[in-house]
Amino acid sequence: MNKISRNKIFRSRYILLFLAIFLLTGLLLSFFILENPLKIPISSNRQSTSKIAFTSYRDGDGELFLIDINSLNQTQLTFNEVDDINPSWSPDATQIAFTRSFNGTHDIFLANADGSNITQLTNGSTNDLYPSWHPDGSKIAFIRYEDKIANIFVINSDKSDLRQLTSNDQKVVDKLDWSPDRKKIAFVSNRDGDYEILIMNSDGTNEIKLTDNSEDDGKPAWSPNGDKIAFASMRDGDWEIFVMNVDGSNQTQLTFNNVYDTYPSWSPDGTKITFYSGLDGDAEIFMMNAEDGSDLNQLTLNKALDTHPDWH
Ligand SMILES: [Ca+2]
Ligand SMILES: [Ca+2]
Ligand SMILES: [Ca+2]
Ligand SMILES: [Ca+2]
Repeated sequence: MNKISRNKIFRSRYILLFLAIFLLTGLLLSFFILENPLKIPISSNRQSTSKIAFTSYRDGDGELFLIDINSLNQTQLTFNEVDDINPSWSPDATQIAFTRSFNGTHDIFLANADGSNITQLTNGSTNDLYPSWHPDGSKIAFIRYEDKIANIFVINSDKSDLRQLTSNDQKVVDKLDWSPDRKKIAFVSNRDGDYEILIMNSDGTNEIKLTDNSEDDGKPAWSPNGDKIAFASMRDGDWEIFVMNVDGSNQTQLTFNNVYDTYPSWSPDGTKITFYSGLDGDAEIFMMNAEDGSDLNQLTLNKALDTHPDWH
């Protein structure tokens, strides 16, 4: 065999080997993509860092706690003799805004997600409750009760630029929530004699009433993709969790019992809703499927009140 034919055989072996590696890589890649379309690291990371902040009175007064949704382990964040309630995650999950009640008034405070570095955001003789973080993290809306008047205020998270967003007497009460696209706020008003869920533009204009019945509706929570609002309603005689479209259509009841079920908050992927319920005699944190209320899971178990879940 001459040198040229040896080289030819050598070259064709290389080509065959290259083709085989190429085909095998292609096969492995397509197998991975076809068999594992959803097993991407992002979703497992997201789930493993997902936490529910809530209030518990298990040490005698209100403290902030976390539930790690992966392990279901609970962590206590505050330790004091005042009431820490209404936790609300910052969009980047590094901070929690909450209401602290002491000396007869309620004010908005901030803490790091591990409970450290607690700072006071609002002060004075008013009662400031239900903080809700703007989706860009720059500011926090809350309800300010002054005498018998309740209005929505906004303050920057660096304590600057306190502004009043609404101005009518008795216009708003209860928890509020920014839409994920930052354009609207869902809130609660009793101007028609009982409480209803409304939405307005984030500058306070263009109010639209979403519920219209003679019983109380409250605690609106926007779904992560912005197309639904979960809320609580008394329309069957006690508080139940409902979900509706953002135009108020398709109001769907998810809980059915004769105790209170309230304060819904969506999982980051929008498939679950956490809330608190009196199902076992005192308040506990639960979660269920957002679609139909199935797969009900109890996340706390004790004799004290466990309330105000906020899921991130
Ligand atoms: Ca406390
Ligand atoms: Ca109503
Ligand atoms: Ca109920
Ligand atoms: Ca409890």
